Amino acid sequence: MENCLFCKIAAKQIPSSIVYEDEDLLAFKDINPAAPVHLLVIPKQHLATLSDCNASHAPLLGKMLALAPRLAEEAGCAVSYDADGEPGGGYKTLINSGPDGGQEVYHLHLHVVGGPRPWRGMR
Ligand code: DGP
Repeated sequence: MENCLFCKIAAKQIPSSIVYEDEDLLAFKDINPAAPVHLLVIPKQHLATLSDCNASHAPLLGKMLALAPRLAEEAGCAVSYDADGEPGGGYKTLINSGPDGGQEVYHLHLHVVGGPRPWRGMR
């Protein structure tokens, strides 16, 4: 879509630090990280918000969500368990939708935010 920042990133018209790409999705580093790890997963297809999705988008949305733990693993912030079964590590997954949801860029994106705390977190 013309004049969409993330469409331009997906088309490589604007540079970004890409960490993953396939035929449907692109994942890249957030320009203003809220934590040691802050990645954005976008569909290459332009969808403005989560509210522009319906049941037909479930496979795409599932693929975006399923990518998060894989990216977290590669970024070193996956959930892990110690010998006593206590969890460690971890990350947050977040989709902001609309102005009241804190969305600034109107191309659907999943934030993957993590790494050792403290970090400022998300609005
Ligand atoms: P949101 O508020 O959910 O719409 O988040 C938009 C995020 O996009 C925000 O964390 C900053 C990031 N961002 C904005 N412009 C750029 C850019 O040009 N490049 C990259 N890599 N990230 C951007």
